Amino acid sequence: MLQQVNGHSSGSDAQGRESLREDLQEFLGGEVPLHQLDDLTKVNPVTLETVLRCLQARYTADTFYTNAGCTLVALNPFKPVPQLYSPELMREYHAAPQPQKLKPHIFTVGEQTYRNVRSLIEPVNQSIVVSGESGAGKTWTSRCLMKFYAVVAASPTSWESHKIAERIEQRILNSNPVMEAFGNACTLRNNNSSRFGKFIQLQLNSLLVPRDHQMTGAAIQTYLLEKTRVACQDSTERNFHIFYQICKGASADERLQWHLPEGAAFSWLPNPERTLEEDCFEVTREAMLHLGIDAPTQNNIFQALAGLLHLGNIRFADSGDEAQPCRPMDDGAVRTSALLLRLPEDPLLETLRIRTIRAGRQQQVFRKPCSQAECDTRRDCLAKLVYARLFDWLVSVINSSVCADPASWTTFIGLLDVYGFESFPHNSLEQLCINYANEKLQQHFVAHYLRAQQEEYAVEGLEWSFVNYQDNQTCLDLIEGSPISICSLINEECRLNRPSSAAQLQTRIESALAGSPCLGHNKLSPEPSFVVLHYAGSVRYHTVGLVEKNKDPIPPELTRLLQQSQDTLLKVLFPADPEEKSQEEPSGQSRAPVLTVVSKFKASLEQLLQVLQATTPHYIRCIKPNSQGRAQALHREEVLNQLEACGLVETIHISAAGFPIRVSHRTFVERYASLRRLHPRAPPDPHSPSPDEGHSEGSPHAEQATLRALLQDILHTLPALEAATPAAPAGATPAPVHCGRTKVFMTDATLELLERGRAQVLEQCARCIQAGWRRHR
Ligand code: AD9
Ligand code: MG
Repeated sequence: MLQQVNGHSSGSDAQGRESLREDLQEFLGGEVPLHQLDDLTKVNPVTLETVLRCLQARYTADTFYTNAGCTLVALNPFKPVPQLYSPELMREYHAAPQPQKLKPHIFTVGEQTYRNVRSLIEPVNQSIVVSGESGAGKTWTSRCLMKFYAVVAASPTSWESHKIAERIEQRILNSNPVMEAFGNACTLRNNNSSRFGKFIQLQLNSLLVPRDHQMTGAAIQTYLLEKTRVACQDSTERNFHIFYQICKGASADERLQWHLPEGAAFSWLPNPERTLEEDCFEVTREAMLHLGIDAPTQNNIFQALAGLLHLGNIRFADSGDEAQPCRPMDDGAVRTSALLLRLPEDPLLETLRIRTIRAGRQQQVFRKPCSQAECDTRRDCLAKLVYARLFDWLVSVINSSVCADPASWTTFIGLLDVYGFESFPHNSLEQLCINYANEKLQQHFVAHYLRAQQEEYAVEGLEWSFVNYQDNQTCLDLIEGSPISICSLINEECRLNRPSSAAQLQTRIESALAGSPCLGHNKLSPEPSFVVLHYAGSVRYHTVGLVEKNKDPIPPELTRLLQQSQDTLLKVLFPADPEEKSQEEPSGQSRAPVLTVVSKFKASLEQLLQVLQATTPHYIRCIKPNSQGRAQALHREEVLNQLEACGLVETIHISAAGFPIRVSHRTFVERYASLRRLHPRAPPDPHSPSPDEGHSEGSPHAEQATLRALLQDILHTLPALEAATPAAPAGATPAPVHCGRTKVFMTDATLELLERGRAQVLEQCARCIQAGWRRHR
């Protein structure tokens, strides 16, 4: 019987031999040099150290992508590797019968996703979640994937639109430089850091040519733009790229028009002397044009941005008298910003310096001069308000330019490029939101992944009975749970609108949520703060200013002021209220319920997760090899921290939980049939039916039955093999192994046991042969 099986695949069938070799290579990772190990589930044992060693070996060999079970790990090369992203390579992955047999690549993920869309197995819609810390390569990866789809799912016809005939995929690609110019900035961690989260749906159409989807449009959703950057930048960082692009790239006429003389200093434009590759105004303008934003509209946008730069130069001096408003230190800055924003100058100054409130039974109007600090806050708030509305408007214009008619697309591939887990010396509301989003995504990942495994086991007819993974529900309960959580307590402070100190907020959180195992001990910090034990590590959040940030108050006078602008763009961004509302800020009691930053973020996150849950997700974890952005340098400590933060080892364990080794029945029998010599089983009962009884010889059923019988014989040798293992403790649990419908599932330990037995047999055989030779001679 053995000969029959061996004869089938090792004789004439060269393909069978090849697949056997691949199968073996795959499940005997230990025999493969580390840098050639394509999947981290094959390192043995799976620890942070071994995973790191493998990634390091691959990085040294200029191999940047590695599978980790269902995820792909992407190491940032920090150098151009054009051959890795060429259209030829894209087509190669697209045309490959089994792209997963090619080297790990983002194109494997891209192609698998694209094929899943075509396979029409539910859920049809797909998503690719790209995560990793700042500078790890998320945006780069998303951009490359968009290019990949632009090549493999190109639309057949050009679109005549905005007087520019071009393919839709080109237009979708054009959204990148525009979004990055307005939403990215140079930070300490990344010269081109995205200061917003992005989910782009690439819409595909199968109506025209079934089975070959084409991109017909896209829809972009953004999350939590870091608008504070427009008015407040760390001295070592920069404002959004677009400001530098304007200042460096404006023509002489435009400089005059926008009041941007060469070398002008702006306090909101730190580090203008640094020139980055991203400072290319022409590219942004060209892309805007392609998206239908014509030259006059662009002119309006840039003029308004120049107005913001001048607004940032307004400084106030205390009048020394509480009853008198502060004085502007430079009238020129007020005048120029009013001119560029096309606002009346006096009301601008008035709004920045004087607060109007209604109070008392009669709702009397009071005008209260602001302190110098309050004036600064109002000025910053005005800039943030304009910039955030401009950004949202741009996104909606881009969407209307690239979004396909709902009737023309049937499925989509979603690309998610969100900020990774963050932990700084000082963490505030932004980090809380970002890390909350990461907890949600991790939960989604684990739930989905386990489900996928469960499904494979079900197909193979295996019982599902294991997996010890870290469920982060407890942490999510702490952050967003009901009735009491960190979010609800911060929101409550905003709602009550009472003066409370940062220390009080800390006490409230710590006493109300003391029972949560994810609330860390908070002993050492001299500043008011609380500690959350996230799945990716513990983070201390400082409570100073947290409530105020969450409120993100916009004095109504500021909005009303902007509604007075004569600028066509600002008129669109700040349309006049349909009915004239009260002219003053209402007193605290009559304030309408505030939609806080946290509430808005939570709602958009829930929406995103609903979309993701209705898709088949794929995951790419980007890793930054070093914080200096240097090529060919992998800093072990930094990479270790990231591996820990993204829970990679845990991911691998989840992939590997239970039975990481999956081998086809045939491969298994071919490799281990010889074990039966070591521990032969009792001869079969002559009265029991033979395995292939009822099937004609050579039929697929007979072959299957033969394989199964052989397989059982081999599995029966396991207890004897175990007993023969010197270190095996008495009564040890049998080596876990399960026989599915087409595959054998086992653990690394079982594999080792089988391999040891096989080596023993080979040794015996070798001895026999040598003895035979000697006798022969
Ligand atoms: V942030 O959270 O938005 O601050 P990202 O998006 O993770 O961050 P980004 O994609 O912007 O990082 O990558 C940072 C830089 O690394 C890029 O500007 C490139 O210079 C560099 N990079 C990233 N991936 C690659 C790559 N595959 N090949 C070459 C790369 N360079
Ligand atoms: Mg980015």
